[in-house]
Amino acid sequence: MEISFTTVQLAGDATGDGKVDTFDLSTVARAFNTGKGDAGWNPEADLNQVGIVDIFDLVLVARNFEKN
Ligand SMILES: [Ca+2]
Repeated sequence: MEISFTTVQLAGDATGDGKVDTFDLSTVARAFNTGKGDAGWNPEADLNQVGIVDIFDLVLVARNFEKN
């Protein structure tokens, strides 16, 4: 039997695997303080999609940490 999951975009899930964990934290941390076009920029770390990775993206990870 195949079980299908509905994909819900979870705030803070930078890696897109459906859960918020240390991988998401490190993804955001690695790109922290970068903006579009900067070295180290990672659009997936820009969780609120404003063009920079900052404390607000980190907050999204923190808020849903360990949730899936
Ligand atoms: Ca994740």
